[in-house]
Amino acid sequence: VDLATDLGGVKLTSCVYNASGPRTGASAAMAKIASSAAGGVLAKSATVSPQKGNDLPRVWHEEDGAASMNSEGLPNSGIDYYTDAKTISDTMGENPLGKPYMVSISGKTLADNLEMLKKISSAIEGGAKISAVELNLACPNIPGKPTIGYDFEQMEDVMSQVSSLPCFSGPKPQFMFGLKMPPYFDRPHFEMAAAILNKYKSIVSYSASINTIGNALAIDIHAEMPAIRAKGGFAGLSGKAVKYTALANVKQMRELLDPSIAVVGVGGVSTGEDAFELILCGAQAVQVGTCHWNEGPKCFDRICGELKDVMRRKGYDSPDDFRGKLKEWS
Ligand code: RRO
Repeated sequence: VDLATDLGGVKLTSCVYNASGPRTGASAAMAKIASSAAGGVLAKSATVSPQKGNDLPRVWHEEDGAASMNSEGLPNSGIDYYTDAKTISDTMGENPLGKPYMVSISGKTLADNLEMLKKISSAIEGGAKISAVELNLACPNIPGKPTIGYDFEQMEDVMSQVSSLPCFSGPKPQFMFGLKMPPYFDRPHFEMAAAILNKYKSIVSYSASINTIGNALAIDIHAEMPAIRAKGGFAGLSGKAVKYTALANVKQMRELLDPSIAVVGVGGVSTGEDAFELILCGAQAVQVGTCHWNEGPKCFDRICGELKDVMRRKGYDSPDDFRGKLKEWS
């Protein structure tokens, strides 16, 4: 049984790897992902300049682990940190398996995203080993900023300007490029989002669903206050509670996206069975966020082991054997 997977030409040593966000802010934390069974390492969403994020408290966890919420507000060390050769070597170490290091960007403006893509491009020209870039269209936690993936006009503008950058104009793009999408809940929204991505299929290698479910609210009943401080307590919901929304989003996006665009499944994965379900719905690879946050990087060893066990029980050798093969009721 082998979990290795190709994602847009990038070789993941396992189809299970980390989601951007939890434990991905600095090389010391990312190095633990690199030395786990995770198939690659994806950094925290970056902005042009380092920033501290929203005031504390900004995370909340249901006591039984059934759900989490965050309003981190994009705390990160800035794009120059995540593209720096030292950060990458401190993160990846000797890297005997040749795992990919991937960067995520979530600019405060379109101009910021374009600037960060140019910086990534120069870093790669300077020898930085960055295999892929994930453009986050779905951060729900920036006060006063809408989620780009819910504003189809803005999303089209972003894709149009990004696709015109020199890093995408050669015969082969400089890096594999994916998008992080918000969850959708209505068929016409899936159709509109997929249509925009399909229009830019020459540069889009994957679409990752889902980011957190925005604008959820947790209450501290003792204090009679929101559990989280920023944005009136409204925050992104994650953890086991969102797996069902993730499964539906992966299934719908897989149906609507051009076959050349892979779907990455993310949302509520905490077991090998969860990963199996997302792959059955069509996911090429599976990211783990909240479980990694709560359990630490050993979750990748456990989840990969559990996924292999499920596959052995069912007689599958590779995720290719069951990917997208969810059966239908007759
Ligand atoms: O940093 C955050 O508040 C954050 C981001 Br950028 C995101 O994409 N999703 C999320 O739940 N939190």
